[in-house]
Amino acid sequence: MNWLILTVVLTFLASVSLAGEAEAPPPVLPELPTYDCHQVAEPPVLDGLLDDPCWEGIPAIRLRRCISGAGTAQVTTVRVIWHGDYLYTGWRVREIDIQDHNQNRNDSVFGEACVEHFLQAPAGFPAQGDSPNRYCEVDLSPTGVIWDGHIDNPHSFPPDYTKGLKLVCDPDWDPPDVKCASQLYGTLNDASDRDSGWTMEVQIPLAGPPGGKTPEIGEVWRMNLYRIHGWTKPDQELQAWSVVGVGNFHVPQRFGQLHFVGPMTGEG
Ligand SMILES: [Ca+2]
Ligand SMILES: [Ca+2]
Ligand SMILES: [Ca+2]
Repeated sequence: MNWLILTVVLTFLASVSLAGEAEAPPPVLPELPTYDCHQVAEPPVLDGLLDDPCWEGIPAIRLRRCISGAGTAQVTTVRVIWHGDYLYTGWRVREIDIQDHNQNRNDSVFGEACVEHFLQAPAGFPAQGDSPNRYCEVDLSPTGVIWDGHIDNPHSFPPDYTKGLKLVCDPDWDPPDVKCASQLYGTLNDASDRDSGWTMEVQIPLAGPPGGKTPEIGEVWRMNLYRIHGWTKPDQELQAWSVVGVGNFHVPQRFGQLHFVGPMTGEG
């Protein structure tokens, strides 16, 4: 089972590289982005509605094209907060045609449409030059089907495939407290009309990434956020918070910096 899914993932990566050939990277990659992840007094109610007090005033990240850094046609914004032992993300996804045929945990949601979290705790940083980056990946389809896994990634950037290094993926990581809920604004799997999009709230345990534990205020983790729009469609978009410059999401050297900070000023 593992190997079957791993094969799917690696095929996916190869396909992403091919799909990205038409889009050029910027001459110089932008500096890694940073984001202040605020602690909140109360966690959100996981219902896919971003009307909880904890989301008020939280700055939104707007995703850009993964390879070039250009703006996207399908706008995606995401807010990130933490409470207790959990990280929470709140997504607003504009989408003209909501398609989702995934049903079960660890279905290949990235083969259609999804949002993705790559989260790396300090214990997963490489101890030395050639040791792997270790992180978790949590991907959600529009209706909330979860693909999650642990990744050991030995590649430097750009990856040197001649070394025979293998990205190791364990999709059997299925923590019960990865949770999400979404609201769809449109009709599902019906391309005859024009949809508005979907919103989603996601809960990820801070113990989820390899070596992860609830951070101290001031701790800096690494993270990238992605979206795949229309994987099999002509208007496909690969989106990212931190621009990667290549059509591959598994580039931890390009993960942005996630600063765990206290409550926003004025919050009780
Ligand atoms: Ca909510
Ligand atoms: Ca899993
Ligand atoms: Ca529709």
